[in-house]
Amino acid sequence: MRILVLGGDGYLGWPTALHLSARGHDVGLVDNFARRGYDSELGATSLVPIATLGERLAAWHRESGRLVVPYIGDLCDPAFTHDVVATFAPDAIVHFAEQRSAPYSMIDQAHAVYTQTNNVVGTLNVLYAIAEVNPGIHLVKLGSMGEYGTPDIDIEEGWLEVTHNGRTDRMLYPKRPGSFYHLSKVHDSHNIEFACRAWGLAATDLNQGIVYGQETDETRLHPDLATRFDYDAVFGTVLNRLVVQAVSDHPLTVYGSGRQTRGLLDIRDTVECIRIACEHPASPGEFRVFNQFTEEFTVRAIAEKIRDAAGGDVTIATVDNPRVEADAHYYHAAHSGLVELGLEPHLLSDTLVDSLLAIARQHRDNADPSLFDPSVRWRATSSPVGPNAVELVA
Ligand code: NAD
Ligand code: USQ
Repeated sequence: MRILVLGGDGYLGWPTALHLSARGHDVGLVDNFARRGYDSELGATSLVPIATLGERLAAWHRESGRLVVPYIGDLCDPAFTHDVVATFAPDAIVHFAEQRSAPYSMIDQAHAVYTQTNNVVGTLNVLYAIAEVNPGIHLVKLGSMGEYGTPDIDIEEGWLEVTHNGRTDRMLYPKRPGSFYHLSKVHDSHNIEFACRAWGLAATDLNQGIVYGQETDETRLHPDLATRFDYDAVFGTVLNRLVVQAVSDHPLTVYGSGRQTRGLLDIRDTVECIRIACEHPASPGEFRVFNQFTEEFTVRAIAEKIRDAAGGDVTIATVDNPRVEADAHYYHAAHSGLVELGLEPHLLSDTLVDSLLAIARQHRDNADPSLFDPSVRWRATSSPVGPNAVELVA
């Protein structure tokens, strides 16, 4: 297949592009380097050094003999997006290219507006490009388990059969997300479902849980193929962050009681889920939803596993929760669709010591401890420009 990976320079997009290329697909990638720009803005860097996109592509060509074709530009530019889709002529488009940090979206009004504009407008431009160039292109879009929030009923895969006043209908599952970032994903999901209904597009919305890990079969072939390892309080996700804290003798930053439950998955399962979704496309007019995670843990359970695996004197801190989120709640989410299509999950117990902790130890001198503690709060103060503006300017 010809597969275009949007956001192909990012944490997940880069290893996905390599995985699809290694499986014999012809891969193109799109990126505007916004993610590298957030690093400069926030004074943060990946724990594991990452090569430039040019160096990455050259290394992949050397290692595999295969070419991945880069297109540099912004999906919010409709002409660029249309031209890339028309030029590359993909069978499938995998769309990772969004601002993906909940804390970043909650910094202040400007960051909330940027996040929703970048994500919603970029996705709309992709939908229009597909409709105009070739409505047969299968869109594989990265959504988020956080779109659902933590309802007091079972979470289904995207759709819910509702009986109301004696009548029954199949409806999009009601969403109650916890940040302006997660809300951008909800807006995307609605726009994509409408495009499937109105124009007959075929789309798969992957409501992915929190990803951990940094290595795939392809990225470990050469240091220039490495993907990012974020551990800072804005872009680092919980498991990766706590692993770096554990090897840096920093108390593990569990927010609130730590009883928040989340679905998680290994980065090797992310790339494999994308391959499976591409090779088993949705039908024309179908808005297909999979919940993409393999195991559920509370945040405190994650911290305890890391403490026990790391050994030594690792302690678990209780940090005032900077977010507004339920920390004791019901959580039961369906996630059978991808397994039925052949996914064989990796488990955290297989990865934690040999891969994650080993990588974190190898690079621990790169960790900046000033990036461990949370820097963005959800709750508005009396400040007209948002709760975090003063801290960030300082
Ligand atoms: P990332 O920030 O590392 O990668 C996103 C890439 O998209 C970056 O390289 C960025 O420069 C690019 N990009 C952003 N806006 C763009 C635009 N307008 N035009 C062109 N390129 C643009 O993020 P990631 O962790 O790789 O996540 C990828 C996707 O997966 C996101 O949509 C995210 O919401 C979703 N997701 C991530 C996780 C996770 O744990 N990392 C979990 C669930 C879902
Ligand atoms: N948390 C801590 N301590 C920390 C960091 C986080 O206790 O040091 C807690 C948070 O309060 C939250 C949970 O861990 O309850 C998850 O936080 P996170 O930052 O790991 O994940 P989240 O903000 O939900 O976002 C990440 C990705 C996002 C993706 C999402 C999947 O950044 O792109 O959409 O995971 S999901 O969580 O399923 O929505």
